[in-house]
Amino acid sequence: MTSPISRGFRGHRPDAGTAAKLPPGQYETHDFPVLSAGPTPHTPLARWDFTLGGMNGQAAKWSWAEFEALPHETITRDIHCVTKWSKFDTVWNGVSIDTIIEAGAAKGIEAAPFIMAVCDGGYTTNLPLADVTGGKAWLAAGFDGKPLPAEHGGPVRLLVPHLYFWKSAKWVREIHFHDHDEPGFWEGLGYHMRGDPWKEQRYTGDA
Ligand SMILES: Nc1nc2c(c(=O)[nH]1)N[C@H]1C(S)=C(S)[C@@H](COP(=O)(O)O)O[C@H]1N2
Ligand SMILES: [Mo]
Repeated sequence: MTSPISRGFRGHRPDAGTAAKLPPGQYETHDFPVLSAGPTPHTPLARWDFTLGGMNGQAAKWSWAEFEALPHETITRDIHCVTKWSKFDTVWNGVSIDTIIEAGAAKGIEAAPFIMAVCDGGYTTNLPLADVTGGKAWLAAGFDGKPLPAEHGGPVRLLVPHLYFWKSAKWVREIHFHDHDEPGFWEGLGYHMRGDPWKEQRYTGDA
């Protein structure tokens, strides 16, 4: 017999399988909410490029065509927003940060222990190098088999699914290496410097 209680009516109470995938304080959504601190930029691909910046002012750049020529991979991951929604099994396509760092090294850009991602529109977010290397982060240009929609960060966003989603900077245009950790946009406004959802690192002062 079909349960008279619809999925929607159960609200936020997860079943056991879902609960295991949910970090503390999160609930599952099937929507894909849009969260942007400002207007959506629309940089034409002909003017789009990506910059990897070294510590001594050196920079390597990729045009859209050069970026597209880099090896891409398909990634399926759960994502977790600090506003408490989680979305399971999202499917992305993009270039791993390992690949871009390797390509940058070939152009003379040496890695350093921290990075800052800088976006069209001025949004920034900081990350330890260890959180974006070893197959943990990507420059994502595809979502669900299609080009990434502008409202979700297209043409290219950072994807760091193991940290709260504010680290996944939309419309990313630059990554700069730093020898020390500096707060980005939300981190400067009281959000955690690292943002591990499994440790519930939401705000400054969380363990
Ligand atoms: N450039 C930029 N990137 C951003 C943001 C933003 O405001 N600007 N918001 C962040 C936050 S708080 C979240 S939760 C996710 C939301 O991504 P979505 O709109 O694709 O769901 O993007 C992150 N990346
Ligand atoms: Mo967010």
